[in-house]
Amino acid sequence: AAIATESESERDPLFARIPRRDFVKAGAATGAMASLAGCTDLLSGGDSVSLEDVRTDVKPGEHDDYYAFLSGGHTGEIRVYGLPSMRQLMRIPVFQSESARGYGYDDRTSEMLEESGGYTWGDAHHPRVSQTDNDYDGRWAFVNDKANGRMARINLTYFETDAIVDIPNQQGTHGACCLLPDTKYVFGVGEFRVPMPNDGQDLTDPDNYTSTIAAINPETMNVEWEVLVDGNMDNGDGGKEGRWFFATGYNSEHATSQSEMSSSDTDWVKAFDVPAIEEAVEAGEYEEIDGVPVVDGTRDSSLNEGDRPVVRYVDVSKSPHGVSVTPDGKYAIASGKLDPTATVIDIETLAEADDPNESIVGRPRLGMGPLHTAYDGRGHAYTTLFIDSQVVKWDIEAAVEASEESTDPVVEKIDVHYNPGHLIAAESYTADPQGDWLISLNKLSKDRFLPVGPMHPENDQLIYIGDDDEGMALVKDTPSYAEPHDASIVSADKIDPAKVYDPDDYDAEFVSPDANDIVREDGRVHVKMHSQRNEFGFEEVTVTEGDEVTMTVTNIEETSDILHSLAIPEHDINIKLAPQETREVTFTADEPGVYWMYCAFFCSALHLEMRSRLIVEPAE
Ligand code: K7E
Repeated sequence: AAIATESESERDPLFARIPRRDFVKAGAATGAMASLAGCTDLLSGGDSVSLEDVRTDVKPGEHDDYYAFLSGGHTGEIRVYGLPSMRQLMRIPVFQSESARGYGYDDRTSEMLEESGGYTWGDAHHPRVSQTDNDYDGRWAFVNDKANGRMARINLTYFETDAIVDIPNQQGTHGACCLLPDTKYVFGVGEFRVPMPNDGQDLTDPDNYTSTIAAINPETMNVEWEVLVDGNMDNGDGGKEGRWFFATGYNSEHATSQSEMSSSDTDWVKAFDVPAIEEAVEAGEYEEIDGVPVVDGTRDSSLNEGDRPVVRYVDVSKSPHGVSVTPDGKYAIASGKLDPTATVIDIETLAEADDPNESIVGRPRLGMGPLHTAYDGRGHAYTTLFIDSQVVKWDIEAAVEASEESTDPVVEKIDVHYNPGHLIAAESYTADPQGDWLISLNKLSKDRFLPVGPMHPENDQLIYIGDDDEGMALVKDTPSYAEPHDASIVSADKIDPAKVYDPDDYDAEFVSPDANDIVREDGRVHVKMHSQRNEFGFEEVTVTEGDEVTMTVTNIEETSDILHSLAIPEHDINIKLAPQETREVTFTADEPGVYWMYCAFFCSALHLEMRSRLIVEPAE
């Protein structure tokens, strides 16, 4: 049978781990799985799979089918969920310190946070996973910091943040996404219009404020170039073919107050012609500001004259917010809080059209407060309706064929609880979505959970979308801490996390037991020690008040899951050490006394005895 039933899953747990794709895409072709395996368009013919035939629960000891990377909003982190269980598997601190991982406590991560601005928090919205050939390659996730204009990279071998860039000339980096098919750039989309340079010289005339998009090299995390535009920008998405990048924006008025910002009936989706911008940079047609080549993409720019403008301004109904490109790369679909329609832009005609507005090929009327749109790969779009508290499923080609503001393309609506912002379907950002699961990231939970005081959790709802006959089905409520704004859902088999560290991946010195050492020189003490069950390399370390102490500590365990840490009381230090990992921490020993350094992970039966004395002798 093509479908893994509950009982088959029970009999053979391995069967339950076959990628979901094969179940759903094989669809109604029960019995024909072998011959159809690998075919990616099975559901486009309308085949779909009943909810009864898919796994909605993940039994104890079994693994999920997907990783979901959810942003943590103003906690500054990323959360990793398993789907369909919606179990939280891990948290990845990005813009904030986090003590269980020692993130922001050891030298490497605290320097990374310091060098990217020294802030203690960020506002992480849009986690996007790198792709090769329009499919997830499992290398990195990227996420923006809307608060401080930054972009971070998360290494998916270790599930940890390994780079953060403070983007010059940009405030309120909101949208984040990749230029496909091969993640040539990660784009940071600047929301807040500011003077450029924002150095206090020119403060009051908002006509001189600008927003930019920043093209970041994913390997080096270097900002390669920026483009400044009229109006602000909000969310963004890249086309599938390496040419276009789209950004919404809601302040074509160049206003500074809320009422003025929404006074005009239309705003723009900006279509950035990436190769044309690269040519302008090559030709030196830019101004260097704060070390970055900045290309003028405003409407009056000379670079927007002629038949290859760098930015095309498409008029859309006021205050568009979400924009996403359909899996086949044909359309960019934008919608906004203040208008009940979505705008469907035909990407292919954009290059040739004299007036970019001619590329608008559909304006379906979806409902109140349409924000973000995801895809199932079977020709449907799913859009959150913030005000109506619904997800609306609609037919993309029907919207293109229907007359202006028609409701005919709407297939179905489902209530969500309540006020959804983003939504995401499995692999929706790739060329080949899986078509089974969708998560609606709802801003309010109101009465859905036990009350926990005036601050409520949000509600991430899991919805099954694999059955076109029966329609969408709400499967799970999941309380979540503030505040997921977006997610990427990746098949489990496309990510290959390490079980232990590879010491070659970091330039810290691996300290094996025979390399334990204390080096003293001019008021500096360098302690090199290993850790393992149940000891540190030294039972005591004696230093003098005022010494600058560096501890280089290696966890020499080779067994997966055996973690140690080095916690130093009253010094605000805790560094995490996974198997084969080395970290360093530097501090000044400025309070004489005895401090019991210990391992904060419960690593073995003698965990409590795993201690070492830091003795700080008074200076003479
Ligand atoms: Cu960054 Cu709509 Cu919060 Cu998405 S935005 S919700």
